[in-house]
Formats: sequence, C-alpha cells, structure tokens
Amino acid sequence: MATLPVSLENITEHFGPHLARSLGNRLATGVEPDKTVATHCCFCGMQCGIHLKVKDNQVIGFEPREDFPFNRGMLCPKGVKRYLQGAHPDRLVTALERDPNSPGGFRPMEYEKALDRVAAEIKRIQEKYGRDAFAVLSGASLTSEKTYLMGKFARLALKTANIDYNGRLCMVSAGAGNKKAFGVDRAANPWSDIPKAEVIWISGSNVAECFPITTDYVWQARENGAKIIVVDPRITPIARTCNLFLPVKPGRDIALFNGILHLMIENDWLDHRFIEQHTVGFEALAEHVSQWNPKRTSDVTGIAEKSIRQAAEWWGTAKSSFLMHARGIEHHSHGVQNVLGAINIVLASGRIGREGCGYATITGQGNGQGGREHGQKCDQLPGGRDISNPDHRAYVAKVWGVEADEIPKAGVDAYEIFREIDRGNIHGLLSICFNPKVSLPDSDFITRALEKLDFYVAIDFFLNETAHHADVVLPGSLHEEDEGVVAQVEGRVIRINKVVEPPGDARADWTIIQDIAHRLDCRKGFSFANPGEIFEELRVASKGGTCDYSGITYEKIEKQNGVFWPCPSEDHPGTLRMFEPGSWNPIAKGAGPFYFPDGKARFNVAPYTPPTEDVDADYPVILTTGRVVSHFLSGSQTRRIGPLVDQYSEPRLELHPKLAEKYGISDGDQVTVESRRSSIQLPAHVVTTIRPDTVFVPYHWAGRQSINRLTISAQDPISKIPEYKVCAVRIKKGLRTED
Ligand SMILES: Nc1nc2c(c(=O)[nH]1)N[C@H]1C(S)=C(S)[C@@H](COP(=O)(O)OP(=O)(O)OC[C@H]3O[C@@H](n4cnc5c(=O)[nH]c(N)nc54)[C@H](O)[C@@H]3O)O[C@H]1N2
Ligand SMILES: Nc1nc2c(c(=O)[nH]1)N[C@H]1C(S)=C(S)[C@@H](COP(=O)(O)OP(=O)(O)OC[C@H]3O[C@@H](n4cnc5c(=O)[nH]c(N)nc54)[C@H](O)[C@@H]3O)O[C@H]1N2
Ligand code: SF4
Ligand SMILES: [Mo]
Repeated sequence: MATLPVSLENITEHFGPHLARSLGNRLATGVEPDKTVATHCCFCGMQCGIHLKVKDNQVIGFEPREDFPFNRGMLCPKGVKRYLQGAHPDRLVTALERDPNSPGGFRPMEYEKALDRVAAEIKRIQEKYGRDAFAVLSGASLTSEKTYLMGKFARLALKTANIDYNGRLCMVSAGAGNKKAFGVDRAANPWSDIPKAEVIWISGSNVAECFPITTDYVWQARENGAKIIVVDPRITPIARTCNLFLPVKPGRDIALFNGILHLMIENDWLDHRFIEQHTVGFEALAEHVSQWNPKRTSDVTGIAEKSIRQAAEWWGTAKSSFLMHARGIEHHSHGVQNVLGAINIVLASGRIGREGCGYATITGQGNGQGGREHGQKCDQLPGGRDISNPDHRAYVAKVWGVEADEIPKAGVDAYEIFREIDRGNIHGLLSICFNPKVSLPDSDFITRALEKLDFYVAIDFFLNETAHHADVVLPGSLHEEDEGVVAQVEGRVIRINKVVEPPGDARADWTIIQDIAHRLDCRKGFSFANPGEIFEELRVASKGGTCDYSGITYEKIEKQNGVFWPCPSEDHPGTLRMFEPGSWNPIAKGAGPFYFPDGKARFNVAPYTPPTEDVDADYPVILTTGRVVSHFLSGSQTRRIGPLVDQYSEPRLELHPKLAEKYGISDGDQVTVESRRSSIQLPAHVVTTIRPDTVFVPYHWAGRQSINRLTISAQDPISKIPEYKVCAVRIKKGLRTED
C-alpha cells in the first residue's frame, strides 16, 4: 500500500515555503536579467509577492519578494514554476480560425479579420435571435479592471443579460452566506490575526496543498500554543499536524455546526452581550438546533460523539479563535447552508471584529475576491451592487452615461447558460479566462452543448479544451503581460505590474474587448487608453457600494503595499479588519459594525438536507473531488509546466484499504469509476487517509481523465454553485469490457 505522495517527513520538501526561497536564489545565477519587476503570483488567492526576472522581453526566472507582508519571500511549488509559461510553445501568438483541414483543427488568422468576423457573427446572432441569445463567460483570474470591463461590455456593448463567470464554481456559496449573515462578502480579518488565535477551526480546506502560504500562518498559531481542529473526509497534510481531526461524511457539515451550537448553548459557552448587542435571530436558531444533540449529530456526520464534544468545548471556551473554510463545505447543493452554519458558531462565540478573533472563507482564484465584486456576476453591478435594485441601477447608469432601463436585467448563471444553449435559446458565446469543458460538472453535457453553438469565440493565451470547440480564438494576455489590480484573500487590493509585452499578435485582454466593442459601433464608454483609466471609472462606480474602492488609487496601493477595501475616501487608510466596534460602513452608517441598516449581524436557521445524490445499492460509494498541490484548476496552465507534471502526472483514485479489499483492488490497479452520468478509468491509490465510504479524485485533467464527466450538475438553489463534493459512484477493478 502506498502512502500519499506527501508525508509529515517530506512535507517541507513539498510545501515548504522556505525551500522556494532558496530555489529562487539559485535560479538567479547564470543569466544576467535586463530588469527585475515586483508583482504577484498568477495562481491562487494568496497572491504572493514575487519578483520576475526579464531578459529580452522573456520572463527567465524569479526572486523572492521579501517586502510583501503576506508571504514575506515564501512561495509554493506553483509559484516557483509559474515563470515557465510564457516561453511555452503552445502560447497563442496569433488569432485562430476553426478549419477541420488544418493540423490541430485551426489555422492562423489576421487579428483584424478575426475581430471583423467576431463582430459580424455577434450582430447576425443577435438580429436573428435577440440580444440575450449571445452570452458571455468571464473569469476571476482576470484583474479587477478587466472584470469590470467585462460586465460593462456585456450590458452596454452586447446589451445581453447573460454574463456570468467561473467564480460561480468557486466563491458564490461563501459570498451568499456572508451577505446573508454580515451584509457584505469579504474575509473578515487579515491573516496576521491567525497566529494570535488560540483555536483554529478549518472546515473543508486542504490548506497545505491549496493555500500553502496559509499553512505557515496556521503553524505559527500552533507554535504559539493554538489548538487546530480540522474537518475533512480525508486526513490532508494540514490534518496530520492538527490536534483534533473530525472525519466528516461528505455533505454533512451543517449537521456538525448545528451540533456544535447545540453544545455551546447547553454549556452556556456563549457571548450573551455580543449576541444581544450585535445580532438578531438567535432565538429561532437556538430552537432549531435543540434537535441536534451529540448522538444525532454523530449519526448523521459519521464523527464520534467524543470528538464532537471535544471540538465544542475547545471552540466554546476559547478566548480567541479563527474559523476558516473553503470549497469542502461550499461545493454542495446546500453550500450556503453550510456557510451559514459556520458563521452561526462564530457569531454565538462573539469572536469577530477583534484582533485574534477571525472568520474567513479562503478565496480560491487569483482575483477570486475582486472578480466577484464589480459586475461580471449575472445579478450584480459594480461595487457589489444588485442589478435588480432600482437605486443601484440608477447609480451605475449615471456613471455609465446611459438610462437605467438600458441596463439589462439579471441573466442566468454559468451552468444555466449551457442549459440554455442546449435548449436552443442561446446561440452565441464569448468566453475569456474559463475552461468549462473541464471545470463544469457532468461535462459530457457541456461538450454536447458547445457543439450546438452557432458561433463561439474564446480569448485565452493557451488553446484550452473548451477553446478547441471555438470558431475563433483570440490571443489574450498572460498575467505578466498586463497591469491592474486584484483583491487577494484578505481583501487587500494590490497591483499587478506589467513585466513583458504580449508576444506576436497577442493583446492585453482589455484591448481585445474594446476592439470588439468598437466593431459593434460602441465607442462611447469603451475608449480607455490604459487599465489606469478603467480603474478610475471603477472607483467611481463602486463608490457607496459595499465594496467601496473610491478612496483607493494606484499610488496609494504602491505606497501602502496594498489597501484593504472598503476605502471610501482618499484620506481613509482602508479597512484592515471588518466589523470592529465603532467601524463605519455605507449601509449601517454608524448604527453598528455589520452591513445592515441596524448594523447587526444575522443568525440564520440552516436546516440539514442530505446531498442531492446519496449512495444506494447501485452506486454505493461517495465520490468527492478537489485538488493536488502541483496543479491548478482545469490544469490548462499547470499541465504545460514540466516540473509540475513530474510531481503529479495523472489523476488517481484515492481509496481506503478496506474499500480496496472489498473490491479486490490493489495499489496501482486500473479501476473503472462510474456514476449515473459517465465512467472513466484511473489507477488506484490506496491510502489510509480517507474515509472508507468515500473516494477522492483530483479534477485537473481533461478528456478520458476528467472526473467532471462523472460529477453531478445539481446546484445550490441560492448560490447556484455545483455539487462537486458529493455524488454516488460504483467502482470496479479493471477496465470496462466495452472499452
Ligand atoms: N494546488 C492548488 N491550489 C489551489 C487551486 C488548485 O487548483 N490547485 N485552486 C485554487 C482555487 S480556485 C480554490 S477554490 C481553492 C480550493 O481550495 P480547497 O477548498 O482547500 O480545495 P479542494 O481540494 O477543492 O477541497 C478541500 C477539501 O474539502 C474536502 N471535502 C470534500 N467533501 C467535503 C465535505 O463534505 N465536507 C468537508 N468538511 N470537507 C470536504 C476534500 O477532502 C478536500 O481536502 O484552492 C486554490 N488553490
Ligand atoms: N470536480 C471539480 N470541478 C471543479 C472544482 C472541484 O473542486 N471539483 N473546483 C471548481 C473551482 S473552485 C473553480 S475556481 C473552477 C475553475 O475552473 P476554470 O476557471 O474553468 O479553470 P481555469 O483552469 O482557471 O481556466 C481558466 C482559463 O483561463 C485562462 N487564463 C488564466 N488567466 C488568464 C488571463 O489573465 N487572461 C486570459 N485571457 N485567460 C486567462 C487559462 O489559460 C485557462 O485556460 O473549477 C471548478 N471545477
Ligand atoms: S500560494 Fe498561491 S499565490 Fe502563493 S505561490 Fe503558491 S500558487 Fe502562487
Ligand atoms: Mo475555485
């Protein structure tokens, strides 16, 4: 039996930020760079600071960036290798046009001609089928300037209601839960609060593999004597070093949170003064959780009663604490309920809005925070405004110089866009920074829908698997080829600096979008000369909204090494920590720290509902999915970086020895995994670090290796996030006979 590729002994080798520090220095030897530019990593929401070294308009290496306070020179394996993308032979340097007779199915096309064709097809489709028949899918790896522009482009240039983004797959359950409870959607605390907390609660996050730099903060807390509680169906690397591990059955976290609150009430581990002064709704919630006694909680979650009591006691009696969660509790058809459950135990403890007392959802994508603020969501306008709210529409319309009724109504979510394509209601698609064929669930359906499109244009720097279905591909920009801002995991707005020029015919993404707008006879509002001008408009458009950027300038970001939003005026330093007593916000206006007119946070009753597809006699095993340290998202970038492929070259089916024995499977055997949607074959990886009723597969691969062919397209009714973390499968040793 093999162990996980990473063990406690070699954990530093795999995730050790300090190793990266020395590697950077080693790479520095040999070639003399022309210049070194301070910027940030292109991958996850940590947005670690990094120096990129440039020679002849080519990124040739990196150096640690000690001055950025978040990572202080540390980087993870992906950050260390990110610089290898630009020189990759697959880098798109011309526009492409679909041509079945050309090798690879595409032939190069002149950029201007490609734009003409795109505009003509958009006009043709919209004239024939109506404005909303052309949809836009955008991404949260883009800078905030671009995400702002995408929202404006869809509403004003295309005049379509149908724009949504890949954060629909990521941050929306957390966002909806935070808005329901706090009235605003941002990590409540800076990470500097983590080491000051005496209890750290981590639910549904593989912190060490997905947020390696956060591991350092958690370990600092541990050095200071903190107790670490981890809730996960797998003993992930961070769980191996925790004080209490709760092996939850996938899809049952809300039962656990309700059970913890039950014990907090029973033992009077509550902050009565905080509940009284700063919250509403506690009585109804207390009534609801009275049914969640430890026995019932244990029966539903699969966690031992003793462990539940221990967790409740540590959490209940702590003086300071930090609760964080990620997609493990959010990727569910009741993801919002899970998030509300987590927030309920934070509010009941009163430990929020103070130093060392924190709560956060850990943001995934590079601009996963900023990308969900300024209007590329189907129901949102800039500044976190609501597209259905007449006041919000009127404000943004004024900034855009249009009438409020010219702004389309709310559109449908990213998955529904594909259902609408399938139903014949959407005929054209523009996608940027999104690879839905690999990243959406039940992906055989997505493939079929893509083939039904009349016209599809993709903007990317690589020909990702979805773009293979495009009629035209436009060569966009890599992270280091453009400038702008992003908001990292803590809500700190930082600057991405331009390091090199886009090669060949490749263009900064925002210029491509403007070029298309111009060909749609839409110049007004799309004549920005640079990202700085877009940012100036974004500042105005966000003013007075919950995500208020109006006091943030490029210069101030530079000077302060980042500015935390909200920042309502130029003399305001930004908001390091949310919800501090006496703090101001645009909704409460001094009535209290939370973003509701009365300034109070909301407790929400969050009932338990089982996953949409539970196991049964035909499909008796739970499938859950997620990530490994060396690959990123759909893998379109990291599967092209050799050293990362070497670290983890193919997906494997993680399963427990007991389950393996039941099916006669040994480590390394080929196994057929089948759900009601599809089936694939994978090598078995037999490990003791997973629940015996659950199997895990990472999702970074495409085609025959893509686990999303099996996952279910059930969505949370509020957030519309897909249920990636639970569906039912059956497994069998060997290949399927018909293959
Ligand atoms: N290396 C790497 N890092 C990344 C990314 C990447 O692709 N690769 N992507 C970035 C992005 S966009 C995101 S969103 C984040 C994701 O970061 P995470 O959410 O930490 O990662 P996941 O692997 O999706 O899932 C986290 C954990 O949830 C557990 N889990 C599964 N089902 C349940 C459940 O029902 N309850 C609980 N409590 N846990 C469950 C899984 O076992 C897994 O360990 O990572 C970011 N960082
Ligand atoms: N089974 C399963 N599926 C999942 C998940 C899971 O846990 N399990 N997690 C979900 C989550 S949390 C997420 S965030 C999604 C992510 O899913 P996707 O967003 O589809 O994945 P990416 O790999 O980020 O695809 C983005 C594309 O954007 C391109 N790109 C990156 N930066 C830029 C840029 O600056 N400009 C342009 N033009 N293009 C750019 C990349 O080259 C890539 O082709 O996957 C989701 N899918
Ligand atoms: S932790 Fe995230 S931002 Fe930092 S180096 Fe790794 S992938 Fe890049
Ligand atoms: Mo994500």
